[in-house]
Amino acid sequence: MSTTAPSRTRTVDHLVVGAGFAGLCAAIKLAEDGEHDLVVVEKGDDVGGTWRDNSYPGAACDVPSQLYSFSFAPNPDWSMSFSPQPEIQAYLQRVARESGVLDRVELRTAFLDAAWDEEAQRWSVTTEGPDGRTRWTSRTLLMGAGSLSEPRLPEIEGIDDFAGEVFHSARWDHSVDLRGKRVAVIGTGASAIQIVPELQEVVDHLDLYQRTAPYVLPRHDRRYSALEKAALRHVPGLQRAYRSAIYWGRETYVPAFTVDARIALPAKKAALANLRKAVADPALRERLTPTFELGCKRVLISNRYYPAVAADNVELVTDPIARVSATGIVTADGTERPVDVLVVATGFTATDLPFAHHTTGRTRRTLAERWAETGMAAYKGTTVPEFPNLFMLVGPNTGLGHSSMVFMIESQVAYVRDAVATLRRDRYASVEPTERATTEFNDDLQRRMRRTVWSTGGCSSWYLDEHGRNTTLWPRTTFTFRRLLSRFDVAAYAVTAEPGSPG
Ligand code: N01
Repeated sequence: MSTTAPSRTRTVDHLVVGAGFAGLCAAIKLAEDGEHDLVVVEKGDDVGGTWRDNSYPGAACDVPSQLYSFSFAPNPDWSMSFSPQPEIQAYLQRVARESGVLDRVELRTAFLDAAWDEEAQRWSVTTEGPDGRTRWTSRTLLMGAGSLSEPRLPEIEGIDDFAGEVFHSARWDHSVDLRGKRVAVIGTGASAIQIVPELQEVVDHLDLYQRTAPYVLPRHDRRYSALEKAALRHVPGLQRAYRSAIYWGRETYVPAFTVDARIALPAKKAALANLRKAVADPALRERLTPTFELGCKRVLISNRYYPAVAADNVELVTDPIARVSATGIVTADGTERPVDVLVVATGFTATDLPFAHHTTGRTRRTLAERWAETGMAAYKGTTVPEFPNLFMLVGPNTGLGHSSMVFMIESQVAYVRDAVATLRRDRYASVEPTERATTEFNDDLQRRMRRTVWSTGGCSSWYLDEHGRNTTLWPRTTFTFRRLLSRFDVAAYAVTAEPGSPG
């Protein structure tokens, strides 16, 4: 039950939005620093974020689990080198429970809006939970809502009038029995290529609507043996060394090819060989062959995708979709294919973050209004002028195409911890990055971006905004990111002293 006026008010030092990898990491680490006046609000009914939401058949991580986990909570029990979604979700539940942070998480509580109160030097935040609305007053606001959390639904004529079941990959309707059905999947990104092999095995017929063919590399996945797990658990330093080896392997090769296509050549050959091996029909193979440079879109990994597309009960449809009728999909050539269940695996609104429309800064404009002028940009991907004491986790230009987001999140959290310690130590009420520091940082970033395959590779992707500007990915090495965020650089900030403090 909700009411429009907040039914209660609460005051905290730190309000964290979202209980996925980012929000949990921030809460755990700030609590370790003695910042106990902290609450995490989470709109879902469990922790886990994207790993709670993406429960579609076949959901798994395409980054090795040893790296895709917190450095401070290693897990020797991963079953596979690339973990399936239920294991990652269980891992996050366990970490939240064992760290004690679960007690600070308020579930089924949605962030509605936030406004900076310059006089009080506090954020005023409204949430809606099971008991109605709450107005929070908080010193800092940590936004861990994720950039790949809001489904992007395709704007296709007639889709709202479709009479069958329709759902997005990140909102899988597990009550729908797909056995024996005619199913259509729209999209061929990272989500779709995991879904398609699972559906192919159970449905009567699958139409796969492809707009752009992706590169798909073999997935070198395997099950860990009991001996390996025991060694990882008991041999001192082994798991850390293993994790480092995976990290440096990715770090030294992949960032280099985003600026030099020649370095990507072996990977491109491997992707095309993967296609050749699985698809005998040359006409089908041609339609599955990408027409842009490898790396321009996320490079996908699967051993099962191409064989599934080549199966008898799957049709790859490359004619553009014209409209959806009540009973099927009509393509530009006028063909109508009947559909019982429509799965839209069309990605997320990564360049238009919902919370930005509902977060109002010192100058009384929203973050979205600011970004409409400047493009989605932040200082070090974390803080924004006009928005004092707002810390974004997985903010602009912190995404990766090649390594673990958990590494980036831990780097950002280290920066935020140091910022919070600075606020306390130097008795600042608030800190806000200067326009100059922010502009210099982003000009440099966008200059580097122009040389990367994301800009030159001849594709469109969710990495780019409507002006073709890459506002989502980090164009340098991840250890450079870590180094840049290793210390809170207060010189890049305007500070407001606490009342009565000498500063
Ligand atoms: O979404 P996407 P995703 N008509 O945006 C197509 C992460 N992730 O959910 O390429 C027809 O990549 C669109 O076509 P095109 C990962 O970072 C990680 O698959 O734009 N088609 C594309 O094929 C990933 O990058 C894991 O021409 C339409 C697809 O839909 C990110 O999430 C697993 C269309 C969208 O692909 C997003 O992946 C899964 C339309 N109107 C995801 N609109 C891990 O394993 C869109 N498309 C960690």
